[in-house]
Amino acid sequence: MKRIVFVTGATSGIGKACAQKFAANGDDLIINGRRQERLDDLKKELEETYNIDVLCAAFDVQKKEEVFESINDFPDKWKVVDILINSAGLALGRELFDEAYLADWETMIKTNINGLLYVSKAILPYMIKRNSGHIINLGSTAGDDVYERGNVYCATKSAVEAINEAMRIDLLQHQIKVTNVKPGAVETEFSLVRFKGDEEKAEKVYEGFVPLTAADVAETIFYCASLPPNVCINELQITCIAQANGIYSYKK
Ligand code: NDP
Ligand code: 8X3
Repeated sequence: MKRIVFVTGATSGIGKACAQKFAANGDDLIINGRRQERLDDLKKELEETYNIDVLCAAFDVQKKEEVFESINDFPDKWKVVDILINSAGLALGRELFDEAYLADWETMIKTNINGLLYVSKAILPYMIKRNSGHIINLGSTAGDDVYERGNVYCATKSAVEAINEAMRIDLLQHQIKVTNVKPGAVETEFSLVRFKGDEEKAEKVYEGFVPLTAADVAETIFYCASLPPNVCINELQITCIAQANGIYSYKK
């Protein structure tokens, strides 16, 4: 059956791969990110390739008013969101705790925690009205294992873990599924963003092993979203075979 899938952070990486995967299944999509041009290009690609409908929702998840206004202004057809994938997120910097930049910490907290809360809170009334829906949050191995120089990024992903749990508990009566998908290293624009455009540093992260691709993670998310109505995957950690968890990797 055709569903409406709302993906935040769909202009790149895991979010974009999710949009492509669900579109290939014939689902209609709401795609979010701040880069309007990328959203327009993706809408064109998906509508032409898969004969589906796509709504672009360009907003900054950090901005509370923007999030609520944009979502409440969705045309009625689009308010019936079946699946929300909270992929918008980022890491900034890999400094030691005492050397890290406050502005980086604040941006990570505002995006990875506040942003996820705002979008979920804005969509939930429409799911609750129908006693149906599925929220899929992008956690990380970094939420399970704090690593050196990961400090606040790891903390935001631990927060996602707790929020994921809290949502599932409090939304039990509404039969809304809540899932935390926790990938290890995935080669996307993530490291380029983390190292503020330094391509050499970003490429080094994926040297000596074969990381996950965004499509690998999208496949897993699609699986979580395609199980029978009575089944919920509460959390799922996924890594490439060179990585055992958030700390131990085998690189050549
Ligand atoms: P990318 O950098 O490739 O994509 C990040 C996406 O988030 C972009 O579409 C970006 O869009 C969007 N985004 C960032 N800030 C905002 C904002 N303020 N408002 C709206 N959208 C925003 O990274 P990934 O795809 O790898 O990351 C996606 C998620 O997966 C993140 O939550 C990340 O923490 C998590 N993750 C990533 C892993 C990895 O190794 N890559 C591993 C584990 C988890 P735009 O810039 O257009 O706004
Ligand atoms: C992204 C994976 O290992 O860079 O969440 O923290 S890692």
